[in-house]
Amino acid sequence: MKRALITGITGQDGRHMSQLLTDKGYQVFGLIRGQNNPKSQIVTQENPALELVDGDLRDLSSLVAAVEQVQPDEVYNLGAMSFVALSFRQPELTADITGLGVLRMLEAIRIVGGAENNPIRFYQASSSEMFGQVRETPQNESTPFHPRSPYGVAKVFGHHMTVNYRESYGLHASTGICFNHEGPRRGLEFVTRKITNGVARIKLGLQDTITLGNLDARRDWGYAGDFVDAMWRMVQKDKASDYVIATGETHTVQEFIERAFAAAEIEDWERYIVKDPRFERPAEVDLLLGDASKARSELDWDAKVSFEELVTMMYENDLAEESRRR
Ligand code: NAP
Ligand code: F7E
Repeated sequence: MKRALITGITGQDGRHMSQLLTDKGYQVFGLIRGQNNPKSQIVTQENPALELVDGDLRDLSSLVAAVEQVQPDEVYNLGAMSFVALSFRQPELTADITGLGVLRMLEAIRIVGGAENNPIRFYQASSSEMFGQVRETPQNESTPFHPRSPYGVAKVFGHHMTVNYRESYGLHASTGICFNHEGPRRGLEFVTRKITNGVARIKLGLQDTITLGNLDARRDWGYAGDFVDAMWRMVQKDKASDYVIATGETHTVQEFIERAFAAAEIEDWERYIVKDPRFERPAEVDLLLGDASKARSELDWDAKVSFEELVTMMYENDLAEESRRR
């Protein structure tokens, strides 16, 4: 039975990955931070086979202890301070968790090692935010980075560190340069879930408006369930590498809003949207569009869930959740 350690187990991707690996017959361990983390119950109820291990990406000794205890075959580093808007207000914390946290995890793996004939394999959650002010469209593995937020800068550090440990120590370390991926488990602070949850609440008469920032930004939005499958596939390859994971379609925030209101069969979406500059960022990433040709050819991976299916899935889940709560 293979053993996997997932950081960020309480996050969107961690929860999807926990299920995917359990379904594949892995023994799955999730790194949980803090004292009596309120989300630990959610993740163990969702996946009773999951075992939780204490640890924090800001604390090297806790990571060494976790790797020693779990003796993993594979480590999926999904933990991060992942909210771009907050990274402008808490840049140092972001650099510590999202940037240095990667280095600490790599060090923990290097220190503990793993069986000589079966070294630990590592996955790093890199991000399309590294492309930032894009130098070309669509973006692929060779597109230069130009991050536009402390989050993006921290991800560039983590990305280069992962490549460096692969080249310096021969670590089987891969990165997924993942474009935005969403779903019903997405945090309410991210624009997609904020919209689908807001539309569901408007439909139920629980809310009158949704307050948003820049509606012109374009994102390549996919489904998180599809993306964790790509992460697993790259870790299984004989040779570690870097892969863009994306759908190859881009839409504005406004198009996402229009789709969500259409799913709810509510006309005149403009009546319900309030614009507030407080939700705009000091520097914006205007356009992201990924070219996942390498993942398609080497991993036999492609996004299955379309943009329309994704918005509808999220809206319907929020409608059901908000109806239950009413
Ligand atoms: P998420 O929902 O925000 O989850 C973040 C996870 O990181 C949570 O489990 C959180 O735990 C954990 N975490 C935060 N600080 C930590 C610390 N100091 N030590 C250990 N764990 C800590 O993020 P996600 O959407 O699942 O994304 C997963 C990864 O992919 C992240 O690295 C993100 O930056 C990256 N990424 C995401 C996307 C996307 O579109 N979703 C795209 C590209 C890259 P708590 O619950 O305890 O806070
Ligand atoms: O913003 C605009 C905002 O916060 C998307 C993370 O998973 O994907 C995510 O980062 C767009 C931006 O995601 C609001 O200005 C307008 O242009 O949902 P978001 P993100 O910044 O793209 C990348 C790939 C990651 O790696 C990150 O971890 O929507 N927008 N109005 C708004 N955004 C938010 N959050 N809230 C608004 O009210």
